[in-house]
Amino acid sequence: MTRLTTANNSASSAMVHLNQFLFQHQQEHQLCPKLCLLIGQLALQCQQIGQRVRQGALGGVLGSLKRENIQGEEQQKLDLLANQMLLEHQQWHQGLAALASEEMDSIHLVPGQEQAPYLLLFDPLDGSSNIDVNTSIGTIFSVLNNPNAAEQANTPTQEKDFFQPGRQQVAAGYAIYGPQTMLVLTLGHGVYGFTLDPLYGQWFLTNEQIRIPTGHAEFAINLSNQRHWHPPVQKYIQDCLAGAEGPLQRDYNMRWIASMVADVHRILMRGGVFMYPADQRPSVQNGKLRLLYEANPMSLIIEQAGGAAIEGVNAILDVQPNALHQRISVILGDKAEVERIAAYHRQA
Ligand code: FBP
Repeated sequence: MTRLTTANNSASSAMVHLNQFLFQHQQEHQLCPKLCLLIGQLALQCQQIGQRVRQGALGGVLGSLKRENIQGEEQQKLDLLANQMLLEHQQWHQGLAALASEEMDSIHLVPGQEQAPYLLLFDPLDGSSNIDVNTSIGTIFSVLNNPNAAEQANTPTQEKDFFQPGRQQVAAGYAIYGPQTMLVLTLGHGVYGFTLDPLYGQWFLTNEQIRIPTGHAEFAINLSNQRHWHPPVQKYIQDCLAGAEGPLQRDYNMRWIASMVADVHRILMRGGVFMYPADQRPSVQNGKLRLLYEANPMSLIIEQAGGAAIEGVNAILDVQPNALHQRISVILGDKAEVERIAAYHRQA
């Protein structure tokens, strides 16, 4: 019988620490030191949010606040706590002029930093419906250049300054609070994964230059919404479910965790596609997921890992935003499969 060591191994000294990686990446790609510092501080904050998540009921962080955010969604205690933790911490970072969050109606200006180089957007706690059922959740973030950074006068940031197509992101990533706490990020030169060593409390590089495995027949969609879907999605899922005898001649598997971070992480690790399409319900006619701090950061990660991300036909990263909390239809993952789904939309 195979015996595995039960010793509680932790990271070996040979492993690359996040700050080491950021320093090397900055040198290699002539990145702005303030950007790497910002990512380092974000990672620290996600680490602390992860600790609160792990406390669960022991830390009194479970349950609802019995009130709604601007999206009309019930706010969970952890949504607000994570938002506060990100807000407070980032106040002090020289790199940030302003922040925007799923949990805040409008943008938050960092006093005295109008000309700071960056803007930060985040979904402080993604997968809120899974908080109280001990299922993987996460934090998603996106970094943009501050268009006022070069201004002579201290021009305060406005909401419209955040309305930049996703292709203009200078960094994007997510932390996932699951069996392991991981951080997955891109600074525009590939996708890297870091695992938090609970013993050292440090992030170590465990996944270099992540590439989405191709050809894995697996789709993720909330099937309970089927009756509301538009014909292209109806047809594609029907053909997947028809299996090897069907037009796609393959047996497809299905998964749905209902935490975008967890469903996207699975795709980075083993392939497949994730879909939250717009449908015929008035509240979902433009999709459910938010463009600026869910779809754009995840789409940059997916494209940097060799995949594709579309809103039906066009790339999500080319969409011009026009509202802070605007929603969009999301279809992302294995490039060939996403292009197959785009074909269903073009034929419709
Ligand atoms: P928030 O939890 O940040 O509001 O995110 C939305 C989300 O939970 C995604 O993570 C997930 O993919 C989707 O909604 C699940 O939606 P549904 O509950 O309709 O399946």
